[in-house]
Amino acid sequence: MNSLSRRKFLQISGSTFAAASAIGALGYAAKGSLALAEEKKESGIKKIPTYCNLCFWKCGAIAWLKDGQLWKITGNPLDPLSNGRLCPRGTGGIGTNTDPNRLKAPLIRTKKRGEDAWSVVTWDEALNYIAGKLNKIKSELGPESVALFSHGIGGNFIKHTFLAYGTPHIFAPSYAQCRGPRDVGFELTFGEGIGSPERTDIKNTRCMALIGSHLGENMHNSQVQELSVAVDNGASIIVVDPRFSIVAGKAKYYLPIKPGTDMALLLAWANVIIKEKKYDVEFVELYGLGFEQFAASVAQYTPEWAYTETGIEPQLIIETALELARNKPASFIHPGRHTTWYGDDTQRSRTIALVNALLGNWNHKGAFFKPVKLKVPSYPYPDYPESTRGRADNPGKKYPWAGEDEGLTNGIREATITGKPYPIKAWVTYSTNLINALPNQQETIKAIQNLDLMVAIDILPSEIAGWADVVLPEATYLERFDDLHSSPFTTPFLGIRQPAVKPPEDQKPGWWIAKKLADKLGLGQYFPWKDIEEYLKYRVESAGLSYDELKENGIILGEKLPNYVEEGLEQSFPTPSGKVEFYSPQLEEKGFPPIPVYTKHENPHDGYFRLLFGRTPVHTFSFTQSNPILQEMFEENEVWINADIAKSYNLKSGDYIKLKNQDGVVSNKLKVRATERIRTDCVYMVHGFGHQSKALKTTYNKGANDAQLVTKYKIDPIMGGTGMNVNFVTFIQEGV
Ligand SMILES: Nc1nc2c(c(=O)[nH]1)N[C@H]1C(S)=C(S)[C@@H](COP(=O)(O)OP(=O)(O)OC[C@H]3O[C@@H](n4cnc5c(=O)[nH]c(N)nc54)[C@H](O)[C@@H]3O)O[C@H]1N2
Ligand SMILES: Nc1nc2c(c(=O)[nH]1)N[C@H]1C(S)=C(S)[C@@H](COP(=O)(O)OP(=O)(O)OC[C@H]3O[C@@H](n4cnc5c(=O)[nH]c(N)nc54)[C@H](O)[C@@H]3O)O[C@H]1N2
Ligand code: SF4
Ligand SMILES: [Mo]
Repeated sequence: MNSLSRRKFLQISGSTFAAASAIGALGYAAKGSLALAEEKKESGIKKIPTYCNLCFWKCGAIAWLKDGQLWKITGNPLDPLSNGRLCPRGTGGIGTNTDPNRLKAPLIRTKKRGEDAWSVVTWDEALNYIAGKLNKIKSELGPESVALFSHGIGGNFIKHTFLAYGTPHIFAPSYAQCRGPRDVGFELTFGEGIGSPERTDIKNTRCMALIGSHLGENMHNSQVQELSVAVDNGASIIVVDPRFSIVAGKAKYYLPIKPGTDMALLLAWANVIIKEKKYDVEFVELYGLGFEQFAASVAQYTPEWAYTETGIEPQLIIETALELARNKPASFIHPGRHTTWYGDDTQRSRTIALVNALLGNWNHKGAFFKPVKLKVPSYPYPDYPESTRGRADNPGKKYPWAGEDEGLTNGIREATITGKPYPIKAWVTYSTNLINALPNQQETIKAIQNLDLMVAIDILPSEIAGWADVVLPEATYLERFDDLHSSPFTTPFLGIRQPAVKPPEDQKPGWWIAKKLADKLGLGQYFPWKDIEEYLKYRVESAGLSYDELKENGIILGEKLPNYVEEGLEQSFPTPSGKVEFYSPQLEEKGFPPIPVYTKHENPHDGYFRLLFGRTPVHTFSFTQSNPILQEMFEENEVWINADIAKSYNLKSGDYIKLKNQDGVVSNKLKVRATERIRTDCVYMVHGFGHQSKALKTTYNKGANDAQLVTKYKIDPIMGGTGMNVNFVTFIQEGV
């Protein structure tokens, strides 16, 4: 039983939490517009609108130059995502350029993989080498034997090259290691996903429940800004987290749940809302399919039963369920983002979707808005060759709802190891560090050892670059053009990324690398434009917009369209039944429970603790730890250990320990943070530290790496993602 005083957390008023202070406390800089006054006073200042790449939210930004040198980066006030404010990471963007560890020139390996021995080569030599190997693989095994892993918008051009080459195997860890289960769970229920940026209307909500989703540490800019508005407006926030997160400090209700039991809580919420007849009867009757069966099924999941699973007292379960219901339809359970936790994640996400359906909140103000997008025609390229061979990452569609746009990274890794259903012989990575993003590093390394070619396109000598045969140094986002940005959001908009400065050494932009490689592969016809600006201009003008205006302002806004039923939007649910599927005939047909069923997860054995991980406001994944500006703010991670547990091990904050997992893998040493703010059955650390690449000189070995300890994972049978919160660790105190 956890030693946190639950009552202490029951009623924490949010009313004293003012918007400005919340934003300030999280390290937000002043709004971009303030800087205009400074501009007037000083000469030699130039402003170049662009969009941020310190994470993949893509906030509109302005790069400021003073006497030709990068000076600062602020938010673009025209941008609906940033509202003129960048998060602390975005503000530290200049550190991407000044990072002393940056890759400078193309490299080819001179010794075997895993050893640090490289020759500096020209771009021609590097690309000729790659093209030679790729053409050989294509003629001997077929183009499907090549996989591209690409995360973020910068990869659009290299994806185009590989689609033209003929492989369907294009992957990103943002699906099977991140938001895949959530998207599938919602699509199965409402016929539509959540999208990125999420379609959550946080700023107008009256009540929001967060299951994990540590907003404020998870710094997706728009959401954090909206959260602070909501709290300021008196919205009640319900935080369900084994750890007292930053946002838990702003919550009206904090539920310190036993990890892995969220589905019990969610089913009990449904039970209460139905039993007390507090659901949206009209919504359910008009749009629901199989509500009666759902209601009958959740009758067993009483708050008293859920207490035994979750450790949350029945009265608190009832109270929070009614709080959600009382505020409907401007209340919702946030669908989360990083949802690959326990392997039953699609069903948990579906349960979240179903409680939302009871609140009748889909396409309603204060809950889930309907996103709209500015449509920009794509460039008229020749058709890609079609592959008839079937995907190797999901043979025989074993995981029926596995997405194909970002694919199953873990599935293609397995195919690379086994050679089944057919051999995979080359990997190319763009802006993804698979060593830290995929669970079980040894499996990733084993797969890489089976390849004939491994290429990494990166800005840093990351772990994955260390395993490559050829390393291609990309120019940073402040030194390059990228594709146009138009994400579905509340307002349609178009953004441009353009260079503020030149690359300092022999780094090249992604579009240039993609085009040059296509030329060398004999696929030049797929890049009919002479340079990126010809491409961008064509697209912007064919949308009837001005390219000059876009360059000048960074953002063009489209016409406002309705986001809610309250604004005249018509409801529609593009599921096969056209209804909100409380009972899912789709799942049933494939042999899965049509109504979510609670499943228990393994508990840690004595002396072991469940390993949980998450974000710090000032870093992104495993790629900003060496950014000198961000490093100064947060240099190494710590392990959060419950204070009573720490005491029983004679540990205090600041002591160093190592963690050892259930498979005997031992971490780097890291600092203890003994705290009341975490349950006794788990420990917590920030992801991305403990770099193993020696070439990342300024951050090598600082802190410990959660990815190293995540050797075990549970695959979601519905969509094939990897649940990673299933590892247990114990402490090593001797000789640290
Ligand atoms: N600063 C910063 N912000 C980021 C990112 C970044 O790298 N840096 N990355 C972005 C990306 S791509 C993503 S996907 C998101 C990830 O951020 P989220 O989607 O918020 O990720 P979670 O895994 O939900 O959040 C971790 C929280 O879940 C809690 N948790 C762990 N296990 C359980 C459990 O069993 N039940 C419950 N209820 N809670 C649990 C942990 O204690 C922790 O507080 O962040 C985004 N924002
Ligand atoms: N153990 C563990 N695993 C996780 C997570 C976790 O919290 N813990 N989080 C999961 C989640 S939510 C996600 S979304 C994924 C994220 O997984 P990834 O997207 O793979 O994230 P990173 O590990 O930061 O790798 C990013 C790589 O891109 C490089 N890079 C940065 N900017 C540029 C650029 O402009 N151009 C190029 N070419 N390269 C660039 C960086 O140097 C780095 O090597 O990881 C998932 N895996
Ligand atoms: S959320 Fe922060 S890091 Fe991400 S794009 Fe926006 S400002 Fe940049
Ligand atoms: Mo993610």
